[in-house]
Amino acid sequence: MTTSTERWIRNYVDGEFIDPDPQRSFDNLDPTTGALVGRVHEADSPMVDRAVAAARRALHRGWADTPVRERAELLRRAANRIEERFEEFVAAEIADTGKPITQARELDVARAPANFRAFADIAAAAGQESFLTDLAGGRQALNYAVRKPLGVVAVIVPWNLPLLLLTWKVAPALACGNAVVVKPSEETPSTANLLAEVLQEVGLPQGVYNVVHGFGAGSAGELLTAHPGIDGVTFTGSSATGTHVMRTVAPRVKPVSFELGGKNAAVVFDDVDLEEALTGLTRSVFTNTGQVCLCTERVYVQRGIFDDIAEGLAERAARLRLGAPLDPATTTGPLISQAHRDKVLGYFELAEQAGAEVIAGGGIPELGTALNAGSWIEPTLWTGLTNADRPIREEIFGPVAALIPFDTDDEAIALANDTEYGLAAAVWTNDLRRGHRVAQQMRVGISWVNTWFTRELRSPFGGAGLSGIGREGGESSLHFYTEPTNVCVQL
Ligand code: TXE
Repeated sequence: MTTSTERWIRNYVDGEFIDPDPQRSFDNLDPTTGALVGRVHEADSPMVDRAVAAARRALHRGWADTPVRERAELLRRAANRIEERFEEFVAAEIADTGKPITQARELDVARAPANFRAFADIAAAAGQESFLTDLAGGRQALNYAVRKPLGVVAVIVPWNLPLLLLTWKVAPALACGNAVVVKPSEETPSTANLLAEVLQEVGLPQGVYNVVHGFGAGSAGELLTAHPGIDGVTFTGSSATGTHVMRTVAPRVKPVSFELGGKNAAVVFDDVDLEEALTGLTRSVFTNTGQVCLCTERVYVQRGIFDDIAEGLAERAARLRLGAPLDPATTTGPLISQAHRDKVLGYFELAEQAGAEVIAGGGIPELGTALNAGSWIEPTLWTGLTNADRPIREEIFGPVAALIPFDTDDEAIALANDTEYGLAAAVWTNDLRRGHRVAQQMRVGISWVNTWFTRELRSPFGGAGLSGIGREGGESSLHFYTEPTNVCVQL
């Protein structure tokens, strides 16, 4: 039952929030306590039709032909306005995810204006390829490419870094003159709506940014990706869902950009600065309760320092502070949902069956009455597993990693690359030659040396293997969100 005081999260179509239909709605829960945050209006097929049609009209009304300078200016105004409403975004992200306030401020919400500014700059500075082609008889032809917006882009994003990942796609899409229909995760619908308000406030023409809420299969996600009116799909989420989306769009041969799962390795050499490596590993395993596609779930440690790293990391895992998100001392929030915790706990069981030794965590913490109904889980570390075991092969997406020893560089590279995924790797060493050599041999989209999650928004980002198709970031984003026409002029 709904009451009039309940907070509604509505669909945003053609520049307005649409009145909800209580018959077609679902609960948005706070994962720290299980309490109701609000009710979300689930978009049905006519609502998705309206959103796609509104996006198409906005393109025809002139958005696609707006000078890039003006679009970039609008993106910068959006960045400023997000900063003015910063704490509202922080509160909304926390209500949906339970993430600690320090992280919500410093990582999630901080990246939103950064994304808008970066793509305003990148789009405004972009040039075009041109070639002079020699022809028979001493004549020449001039070839140049005109990049046009892709059109109506479906943007489907997950719940782990909702605003960060949404703006990472929406900013370049708008910079290139596209109109978007966004489908946020059913777990985290709020910040996409706040962004709608911001974009309206800074004067984005109606219909250029639309939000439809709902689930994936059989709901708004699938309705959107199956819609004949969309011109491309950009998706971040699980590899399994990526394959569904790919099948759905295949009959109409639409371009897709996929940022999917990871099973990321860290390789720690025995020449490393132990403190530095332990601090880096603690971040890379446990940030956002392990719910970042870039998080480390496999830690390969050179045998001579294996015990030091295992003990040091276990000590740091035990020191992480799980608790209420508004407490600035909290380092670690809950998992996104009970269903996701069940999945992670399933891997805890599998690890035990495979003979893992649990050197940190391993269960559900006792946090006191208010929080016990939330989807909390202990930061957990295993030793004793091998690359043959399922917890080492499959993405778990929780605050958990396995430590595995190695002897030589070649062995470390082989172990790290022994996966169907290929998103990220981190190499920890004080030998820079070794760092470059090993980092380059990782079969991944991004390979860090002595750091993790350090992002340059102008460089290409994406994954190999099960981790994705294509790259976004910098010029790669401009390429995905535009369709070039090569013009060839005989001179
Ligand atoms: O992801 P989904 P879920 C991994 C992680 C996690 C698992 C499941 O391992 O445990 O995925 O999480 C929409 N057509 N990652 O179920 O299903 C969905 O509504 C169109 C990794 O949340 O991939 C949501 O908006 N859309 C990851 C989005 O897709 C569909 C981040 C992502 O949901 C759809 C999150 C369909 N058929 C989870 N089915 C990463 N690597 O960043 C679902 N969706």
